[in-house]
Amino acid sequence: MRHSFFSLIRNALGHHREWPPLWRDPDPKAAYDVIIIGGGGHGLATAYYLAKEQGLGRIAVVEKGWIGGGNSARNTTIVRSNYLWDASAHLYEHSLRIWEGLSRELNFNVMFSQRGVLNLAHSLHDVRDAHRRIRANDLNGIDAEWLDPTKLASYCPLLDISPEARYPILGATLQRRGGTARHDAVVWGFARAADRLGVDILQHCEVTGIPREGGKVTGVETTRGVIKAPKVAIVAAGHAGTLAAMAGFRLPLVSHPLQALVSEPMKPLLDCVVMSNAVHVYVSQSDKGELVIGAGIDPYAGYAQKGSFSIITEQMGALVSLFPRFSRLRMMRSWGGIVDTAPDASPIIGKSPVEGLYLNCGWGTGGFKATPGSGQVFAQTIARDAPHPLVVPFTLDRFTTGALVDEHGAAGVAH
Ligand code: FAD
Ligand code: PYC
Repeated sequence: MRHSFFSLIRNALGHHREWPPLWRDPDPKAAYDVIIIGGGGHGLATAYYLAKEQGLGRIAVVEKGWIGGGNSARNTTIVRSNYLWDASAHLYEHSLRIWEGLSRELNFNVMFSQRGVLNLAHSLHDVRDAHRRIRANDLNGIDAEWLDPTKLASYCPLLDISPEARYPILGATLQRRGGTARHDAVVWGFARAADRLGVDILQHCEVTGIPREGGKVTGVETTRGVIKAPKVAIVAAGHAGTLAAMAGFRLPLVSHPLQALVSEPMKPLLDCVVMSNAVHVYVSQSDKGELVIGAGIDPYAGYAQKGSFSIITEQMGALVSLFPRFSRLRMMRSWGGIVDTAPDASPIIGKSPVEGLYLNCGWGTGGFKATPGSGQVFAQTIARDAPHPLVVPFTLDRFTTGALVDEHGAAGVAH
């Protein structure tokens, strides 16, 4: 048995008898009700809600690396629900409400901090878009307000709001209920809670094939053998297209690198999240004191978990223009993830063309905030073999009907 960090601590504290081991070895002969491909936040949340709310007993999560090794623990942890269109606003707000009680639900501190999210406006066009989004949010019961430059300067004094700034700031939208969470804690919280409900979490178990019989899925082929189940869910951000190809169909997704970096730690100085879609940078300060700084996607398609240096130089140029005081800061480390984006920058959730095979993918640059809500509605979709009402607008059908949910504007990050 492998020992996790938590199991070592538990053993040291003498609690080992009350806690089952977190990870079990796969039994290739076991038949499961549902197999989830992908041990990120979305996959683990789906497993948790399948076990907790849908009453399914035999669930496995298969992960090619280690849980949380994908985008779930590579992101900049921004949580908000201020999307433009009703369909997105409802889905992300559903998720935000779950975030508000998630630490208690999982009995695990996910460090959800509603410190407020600012989206800056730099042009008249941005200002009009921002007001339109505020009105739309208001109609959906989502908190959103406009801060003019004077109010903004008092809310976030580090921002350079002078008219001669390279990127003049004309105001910002503020969602006070938005904020950040600790990404790896979210993964671990869902993993531990799912494990306690009997979910098997199989790490270092890569799916290499998706066998079918008579048009129905029969399980997965993995690097550790075949595992059978009548229902399989693809929840593998960045790799959904590759997995769909194993099942004989294509998805309208393109995978891109998306990167972020952190500065050296500092005393608390930035107590909100600042995003600028126009200049491709977003920043918050972690509880460790580091600035967490993200950028837009690399424009080329790729599977390398690192992005181009040119993106970082643009991102840092934009950061220093918005926050001149950060110009002397040293950066500590950078990393990348692989995000898969659909043509309308919205996710794909629901049934696939193969019976028994379900999809949860295409979250692009913005799926972290959806983790708990996505898991919950997807679990119901799988259990009932019919889309949860909140995901009806996000099924694959929209690419044939043309009913796209175009969130490029409110996605918050340049796509
Ligand atoms: P992942 O966490 O990537 O999990 C998928 C898992 O599938 C991986 O662990 C992978 O190893 C596994 N897998 C893949 N192929 C196979 C296979 N063949 N067999 C078995 N397992 C497989 N979103 C926000 O809302 N706010 C943000 O601030 C934000 N910032 C971001 C910044 C960066 C730099 C990046 C990269 C992303 C950001 N995102 C953000 C997006 C967010 O991280 C993702 O949408 C979200 O984490 C996706 O979660 P997931 O569980 O679907 O994917
Ligand atoms: O969707 O809010 C978001 C986001 C921020 C950074 C990357 N994505």
